[in-house]
Amino acid sequence: MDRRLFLGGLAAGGALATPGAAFAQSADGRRRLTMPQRLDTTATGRLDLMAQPGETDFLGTGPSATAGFNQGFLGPTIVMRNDGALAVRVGNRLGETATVHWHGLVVPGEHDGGPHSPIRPGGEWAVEMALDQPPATVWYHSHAHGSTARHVYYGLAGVIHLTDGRDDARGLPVGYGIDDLTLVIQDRRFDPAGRLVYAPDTTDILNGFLAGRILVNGQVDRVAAVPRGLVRLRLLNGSNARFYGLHFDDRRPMHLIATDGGYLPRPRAVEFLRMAPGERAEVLVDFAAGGDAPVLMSALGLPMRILPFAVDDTLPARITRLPDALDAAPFIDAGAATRTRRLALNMGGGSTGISRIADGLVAPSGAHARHGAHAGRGAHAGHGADFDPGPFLGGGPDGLPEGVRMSDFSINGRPYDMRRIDFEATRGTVERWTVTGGGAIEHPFHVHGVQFQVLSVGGGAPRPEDSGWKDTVVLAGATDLLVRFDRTAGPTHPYMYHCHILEHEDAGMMGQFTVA
Ligand SMILES: [Cu+2]
Repeated sequence: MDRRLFLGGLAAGGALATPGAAFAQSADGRRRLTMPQRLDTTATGRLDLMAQPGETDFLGTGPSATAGFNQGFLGPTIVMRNDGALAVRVGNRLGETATVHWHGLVVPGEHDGGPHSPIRPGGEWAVEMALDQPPATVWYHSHAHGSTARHVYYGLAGVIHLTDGRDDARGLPVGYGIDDLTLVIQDRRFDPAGRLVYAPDTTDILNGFLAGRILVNGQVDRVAAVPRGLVRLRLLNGSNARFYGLHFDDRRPMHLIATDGGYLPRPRAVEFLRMAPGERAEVLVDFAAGGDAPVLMSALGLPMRILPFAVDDTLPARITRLPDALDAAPFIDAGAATRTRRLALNMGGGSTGISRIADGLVAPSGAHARHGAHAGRGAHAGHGADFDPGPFLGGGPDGLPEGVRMSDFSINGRPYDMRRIDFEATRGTVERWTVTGGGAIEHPFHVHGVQFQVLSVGGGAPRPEDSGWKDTVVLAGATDLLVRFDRTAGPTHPYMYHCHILEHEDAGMMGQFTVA
């Protein structure tokens, strides 16, 4: 057992978790996928989280050191009112500093939970948040300086349902775990003993850390039981670096109803749903028609099975027709922008290996080639039973693997510096940003403290996935955004903007801004 990851943690009472072990099997003996525990704050107005170490037996071969919130791996699905006050307390029983960033919440910088809000071991972070934004599926994860990738990988992440309590009137499924499924999709590497492996080498930093084993809600090889009707899937790509091209094996449509920041004006049928790390999407899928056992697949890079479904007629099918319209938050007028800004995500040429990696990536299929580069690779070569966590991203050049230079990962030529404010924005104003990616990789660009709309990508109209309110967007060509600043962030707690390939973020592809 590796005790260095979250020092002092296992000795301090980490619980052995076997996700879903207590739940029923489906008729053919496959184990059913379970939902994360639901933590409803809508009545209490209080949220108590504890970052804690755990041990998780993912593969049935033995425990792995993990971390989670209120549990051994990942965290509960938190239900929050979209317009209420919430008193938050987060403790830390880990052996190292963590944070809780609310990815997608539009809250002031002091409540945002970025690297400027560290929670030391044994410490506590308490904030009173005032929420006021449209209903949405957002998420939370540790954003500790230089450690975000490793923290998320080992489990410091969870989903938030931001709700106004009116989904029933909208004709949307609301039965948690019945016809309203929360699906956290992640890829992981395991050693032969079933322990999580996170030991990024130079290639893993350049491509992002990709793995061949898919977890859904921290579980492997499960089947999702669904009623014979319309089912809502709240999808989170919680992976460090892998993009997914989600589709059903029988090509049944997915009716997209919400993007990162909330509802679309009306459902949009798609057969293929691209999801980059950090993005969420809500879709309605009809399980009343077609076969009873469709499989959710991914088609970016190597084809991968994500999750099989099985219709279970003992489950109530409450919703059987698509809603005609959803009350989407109206877009802002592009003419409202009072200034423009250009941001370029850079992957420089100084790191040894960059040209080698780039050579392998520039393929006829373009930037997607990267996603197949390591697909199917399970346990990392060189990490056997005695695996060493190796050089993790410690927040500085010394923490990076040999051959990678922090100066190679930057935005507008400047690697992240916690002490430098990169720009200042004005509250209540709208800006038009043109954001470009670097190298042969499509970077998912995330901004804290705002929801934005996508005007164009590579000169064309945005894909359906980018057609609603967003906080994370894939830079598939120069991307024009309309960003409105509704909350404030001062120089002591600025907002971050960064690549959501977490290895890129930790390596320096991040900046910070204030809103006053
Ligand atoms: Cu990136």
